Amino acid sequence: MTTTASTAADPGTAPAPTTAPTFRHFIAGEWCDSTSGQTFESRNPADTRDVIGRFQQGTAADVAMAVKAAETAARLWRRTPAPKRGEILYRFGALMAEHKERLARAMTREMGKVIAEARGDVQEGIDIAFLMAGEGRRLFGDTVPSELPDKWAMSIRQPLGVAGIITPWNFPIAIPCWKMMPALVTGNTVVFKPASDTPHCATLLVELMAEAGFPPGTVNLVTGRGEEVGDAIVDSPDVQVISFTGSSATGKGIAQRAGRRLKRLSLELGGKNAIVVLADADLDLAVDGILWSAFGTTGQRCTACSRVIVEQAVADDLLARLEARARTLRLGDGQDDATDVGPLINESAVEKVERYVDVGRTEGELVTGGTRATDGELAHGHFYRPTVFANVKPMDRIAQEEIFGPVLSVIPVPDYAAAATAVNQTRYGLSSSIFTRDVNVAFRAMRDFETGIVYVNAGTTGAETHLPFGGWKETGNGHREAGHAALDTYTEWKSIYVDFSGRLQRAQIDNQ
Ligand code: UN1
Repeated sequence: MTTTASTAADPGTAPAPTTAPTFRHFIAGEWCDSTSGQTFESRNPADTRDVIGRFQQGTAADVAMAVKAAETAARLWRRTPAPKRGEILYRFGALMAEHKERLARAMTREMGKVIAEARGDVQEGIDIAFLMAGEGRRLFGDTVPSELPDKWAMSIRQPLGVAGIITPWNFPIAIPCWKMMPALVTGNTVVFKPASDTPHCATLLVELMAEAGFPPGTVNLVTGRGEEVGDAIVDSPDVQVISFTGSSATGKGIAQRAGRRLKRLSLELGGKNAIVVLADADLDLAVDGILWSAFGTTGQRCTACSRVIVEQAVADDLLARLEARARTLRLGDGQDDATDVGPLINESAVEKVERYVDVGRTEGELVTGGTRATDGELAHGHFYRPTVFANVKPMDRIAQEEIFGPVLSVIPVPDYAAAATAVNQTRYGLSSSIFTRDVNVAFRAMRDFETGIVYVNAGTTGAETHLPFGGWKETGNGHREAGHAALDTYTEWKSIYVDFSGRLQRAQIDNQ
């Protein structure tokens, strides 16, 4: 495998190294230093004494080089038959499967999610690689009859050129794969800027991409700050499409910059996802779903459940079960199989949660949690106790604003109609769920909830890669990731008419 680091270290299992290795950008098939001469650190959020490595502090000049390399590579890559491109995706998926445990361990170390979830994250990357490898043999357009005789009509997809891929830290393998796999199989080349909190995962991913055989310049990695590297990618006139997942504030900023150039842009932003629990629901099943969705990945998923909307008749019962179970969740280092809830990503995430918990104390009743966890080894990481507020009202701030942490608001309502209204009383619209045994009400929810994903008798997380993923309203800008919908982000349609009549045939006129 290509050496990216100046000091060899096992990324997954090494104890705190005395000298952290330095990693590089990947541009035009070469590992290289930034023109800035500067680096930044990535640390383990479960134990901040553990420095994972130093990474290049990228510049606009680095981005310009990466874009140039991507543009050059695109000339050949777009002419490579799509099934051949798909074969490289397939090899990459197989390599990820081979290295799944190593990638998962490195992920837990770098961003804290528990190891079982990290394995799931890598699996999502594998799934989309294989799905998109298959698209290399499909990439369907339409072949349709013409309204005129002796005339052929069809549509084909063509690549846009260079795709700018800007990704978050919470799914550091899955989300880059959701974006890069459809971009690449459709014949685009990429400039990839990962979150500053997870440059190591990105580096490991790109190492495997190089090993899989993506030609030099097809995949370029530039690490660094959003304001420097991200903005340079968004502003580059030679990057035709941007895909971004992250905060609503950053997404809106990117939309403004990209809008000035009428650049294609796919945004995947915030969520305030609700689980509805009706009086007829299996309450233990509902509690399983709520805990998994609210506290999995320490609440740091776009799809995380942060609101439980419960029918009044079972509100006390549900709350008692939730409280009892939430208290038993074990906080700790996600590398330990016994850990249920890992750390938050960094100190500012903990501070944000603290600010919202202060707000919550004035809006609802704190049932459990509400403090940092600092006992023993936890003192070295960014740990916060799973927190539940009762008697929250739909328009309270903690029920409206994305906290992105382990904070859950329980909102009592009189009936299904009030529950459906509350589900939709948010500016976001990613995921929602209903627990009920009444099939008629379940179908009403599937119709009524204004979200891109609806679950029945399951939590709000766990989207699979072969269906469209994305949200309504301010969760995004109408694009979808995953599934064949993702292909639309990275391709232009071309409609082609071939007249083989040998004479001028005028559409809409000569067929009357
Ligand atoms: C995200 O949080 O941005 O459905 C993605 C899920 C995962 C993906 C989440 N498959 O929760």
